[in-house]
Amino acid sequence: MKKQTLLSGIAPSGRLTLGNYLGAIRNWVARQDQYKCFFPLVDLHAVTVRQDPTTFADRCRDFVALYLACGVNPQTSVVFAQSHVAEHCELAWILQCYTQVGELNRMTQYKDKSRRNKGDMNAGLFSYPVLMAADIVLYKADLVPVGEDQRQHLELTRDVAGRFNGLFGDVFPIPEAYIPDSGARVMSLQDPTKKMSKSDTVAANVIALLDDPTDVARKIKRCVTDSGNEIVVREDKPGVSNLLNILAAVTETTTAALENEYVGQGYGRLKSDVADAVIALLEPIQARFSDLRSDELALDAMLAAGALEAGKTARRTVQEVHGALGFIPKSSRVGPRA
Ligand code: AQP
Repeated sequence: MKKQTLLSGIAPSGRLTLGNYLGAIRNWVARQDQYKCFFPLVDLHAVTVRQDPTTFADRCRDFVALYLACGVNPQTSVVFAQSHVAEHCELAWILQCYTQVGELNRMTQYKDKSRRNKGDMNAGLFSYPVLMAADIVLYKADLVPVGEDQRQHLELTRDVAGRFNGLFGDVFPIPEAYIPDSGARVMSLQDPTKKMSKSDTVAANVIALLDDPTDVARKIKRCVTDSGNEIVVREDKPGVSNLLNILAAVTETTTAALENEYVGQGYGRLKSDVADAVIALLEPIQARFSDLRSDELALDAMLAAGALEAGKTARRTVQEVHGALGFIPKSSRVGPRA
C-alpha cells in the first residue's frame, strides 16, 4: 500500500529549543518509517525577520545537523532547504490568489509578530501562512506534525486547499495536523504564560537544544514557579504546570502520574528531576550534532540530494495546478521564435 505523506519544517531563526523538539521534531522522527516524509528547512520563512547574511548559512546548517542529530534519517526522509526548490514560492503566489485578506488578518501569530516588529511590518509577515500552506500542499501532505501554536495556520491551509479543490477538482489532499498530547506547548521558563520561543533573545526563558548541561540545570533551577507548594497542573500554577508538562513529555509519562509521584515533595526535587531528564535527553543529541556539523560538505551534499528529490514532486504538483488553472502547457518542443 502506498505510504501517506508527512511534511513539517522549522524556520532557521534563533536557536532550536526544547519546545521545537517536543512539539515537532520528536514527532517527525517517530513517524518517519510509517510515512513518506519531507522535512524542509524553511529558510524563506526566516527572512520575514532580518537575518544576518554573514551567519545565516551557518545557522541553517546548524538546524539541519540538529534535525539529523535528533533522529531524522536522510536515507528515508527528504531533508532539504526550502529556498532550493523554487516551486514553494510559485505555488504560494497562486494560493495567495485564493486566500482572503480577512483570513490572514485573523491569524494570531501575525497579530503577535506585528506587535513585536513595529519597525518592520513587511508583507511577508502577513502572507507567511500562505507560504506555509504552499509548503504543505506542494508535496500533497496528509499529515503535518506541529505544536499547538501552528493549529490556526493548519486550519487556514485546510481551508485554502479545500477552496481550491472546490473550484478545480481534487488537486490537494486536505492535510491533518498532528498535535502531540504532551509537549505541544512548552512555555517560557521565566514567563510560563508565554510559549518557549526560539527567537526569544532572553536566554533564561529558553532551553536551547545546544545548551550545555550546566546552563540547562541553572536555567531550570532559576525558573519561575508559583506560590504554594502543590505540584499539580492547574491554571493558577503555570510555572509548575510547565515543569510537569516538560517532565511528562521528556520521560514519556503523563502529568497525572507525575502529580501522584510528587505528592508531598517540594519544588526543589521537581526542578532537579526535570533538569536531570532534560540533560539526559540532550546529551546524546549534542554528541551526534558535533559529529554531523563538522562535515559541512556532507551536509550540503545531503541537502542537494534532498532538493533534487523534493523538486521532482514539487514540479509535478505545480504542473497539475497550472493545468487545473488552464495555463498554456509548456511544450517540450522548442521551435524557432516567431
Ligand atoms: N514552545 C513550543 N512548544 C511546542 N512546540 C513548539 N513549536 C514551537 N515552539 C513550541 C513547534 O516547533 C515548530 C517550529 O515552529 P516555529 O518555527 O514557529 O518556532 P518558534 O520557536 O515558535 O519560533 P519563533 O520564536 O516564533 O521564531 P520565528 O518567528 O523567528 O520563527 C512548529 O511545529 C511549532 O509548532
